[in-house]
Amino acid sequence: MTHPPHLDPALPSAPVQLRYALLINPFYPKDPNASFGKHVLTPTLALTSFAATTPAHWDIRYWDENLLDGRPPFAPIPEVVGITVHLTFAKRAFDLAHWYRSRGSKVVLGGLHVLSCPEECAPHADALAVGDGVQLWPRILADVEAGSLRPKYAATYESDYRSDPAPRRSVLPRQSFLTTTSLIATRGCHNRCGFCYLATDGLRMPYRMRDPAQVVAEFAADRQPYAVFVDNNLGSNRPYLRALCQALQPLHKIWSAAVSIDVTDDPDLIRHMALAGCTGVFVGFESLTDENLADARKKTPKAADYARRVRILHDHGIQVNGSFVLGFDHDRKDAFVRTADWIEHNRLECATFHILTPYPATPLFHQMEAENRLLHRDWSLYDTAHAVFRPKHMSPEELEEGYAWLYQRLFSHPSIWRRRPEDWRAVPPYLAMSYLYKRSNRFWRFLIQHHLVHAVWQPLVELTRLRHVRFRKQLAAKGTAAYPAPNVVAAGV
Ligand code: B12
Ligand code: SF4
Repeated sequence: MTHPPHLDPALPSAPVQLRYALLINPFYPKDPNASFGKHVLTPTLALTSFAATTPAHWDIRYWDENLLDGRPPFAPIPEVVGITVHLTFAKRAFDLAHWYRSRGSKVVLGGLHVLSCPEECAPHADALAVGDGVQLWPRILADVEAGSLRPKYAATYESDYRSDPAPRRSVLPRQSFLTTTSLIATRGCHNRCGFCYLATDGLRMPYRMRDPAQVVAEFAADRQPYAVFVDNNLGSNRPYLRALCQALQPLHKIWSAAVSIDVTDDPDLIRHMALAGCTGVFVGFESLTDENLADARKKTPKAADYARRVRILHDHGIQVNGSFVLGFDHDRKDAFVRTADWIEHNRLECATFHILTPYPATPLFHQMEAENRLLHRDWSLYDTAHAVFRPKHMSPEELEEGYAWLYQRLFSHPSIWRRRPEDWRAVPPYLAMSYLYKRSNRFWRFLIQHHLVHAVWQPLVELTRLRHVRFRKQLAAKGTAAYPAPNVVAAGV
């Protein structure tokens, strides 16, 4: 889980197959502190979203190096290789690009890192796709066919989102993911936190929404009981979320999504989410210190009100995976223990930790650069598991130690036990899920390598869905939230 397969330059070259495009999600090392399971929960839509626009006379193949299937395919050599690039795996993406280019492929690079650092990516590609691949990919392939590929293509995120085709999920290896149904209903967020990639210089991403009917049709077509919404913030537009929930309800399926905690301003909306099958939310609390939230320019309720809001979600059977960022300027060494205590006290079923990371071309990056606090620009360590800047009230080493300690504490037996649901009936499935998700990294590696992820999780997920359908009936009938919370699959990414 830490080293990619070797790209042997001496391997004999195969002939180039015209009108064959290979799409690659490059390898990235997994943080051993966190769960390996999260990497096979649901696939990124970076590649499948625009794969759907590939003309019918092109063959298309999908390759995710994180599924541990060895070296990516090289016989025959694809005419075009499309690679998605994030800063943490940029080096691997460039190595792959070099390997395929030396064998005769045209390499197209796209994704977040191409958007924020195009100059760095350009020397490694025949063409850069800056921005929305759904608009660019058909143009790029047409130019390849015409022999007139240009070095750079650019598109904004301002087109009518409803005209995008459904992602091409048929190219995904279904056995390798807990669910292949990554859904995306919206793009953007009503916030623009200074550390978020949405605040990247020059990126305009107004909040765009697909028709609820389109989303429902995709969910139904993929024939999975559980979907993960990969939206930045599914709760940014509350009337839209309500309409989406109404459309999802008749499916009798379950799903999880990322929302900001202000969505609990409207408890009736939370009820609609539960009735529609929401079993878990991924919430970016970021910090329990208001000054940090203000510095990050996050429009959010006061931290003192977070606990009440978590209860609203729990009361509706919705598990909470809290995301916390450590290393803000008002964090002192007590931040780690305070955060762990708060999570346990409020019985968050799951928590995800991130060391504050200044992504290039964001306001946070400019600030750190101006204050001369960046330690280096080795992007592979900009993975939110390493301190890449000088924190104000502790050393980078102390920040990294505190981060690792938080995972150890929250994944420990006593902590899992302390956070068990209050209703005893929900405890056994909670424990089963917690141990599988948080304490089984060796097991995960085995499942991934043997393509067993889906097979092992499917019965648990289906069981959760059945329990949730019963729970919803009670919730609808009684109109109150005093019900045992059904156990759920991991609450989002
Ligand atoms: C699903 C997901 C995951 C999954 C799968 C990741 C994977 N790489 O396989 C899991 C859970 C494993 C994961 C893990 C992590 N993730 Co993640 N993840 C996401 C999430 C929620 C959705 C991605 C997605 O499907 N987006 C929708 C697609 C359609 O958008 P897109 O990727 O921008 O692609 C479009 C364009 O960029 C372009 N495009 C992209 N690639 C290409 C290639 C070509 C050839 C072309 C033509 C076009 C093109 O076309 C697409 C359509 O418009 C995003 C948040 C988000 N909503 O985007 C975070 C996000 C990508 N993750 C992030 C992070 C930080 C991580 C972690 C490091 C967190 C951690 N500490 O564990 C890890 C490590 C993974 C890693 N190194 O990539 C950050 C990245 C920030 C940054 N600047 O790099 C994001 C943006 C979240 C955030 N708000 O901070 N993640
Ligand atoms: S609320 Fe979340 S998705 Fe929205 S800008 Fe802030 S960090 Fe990004």
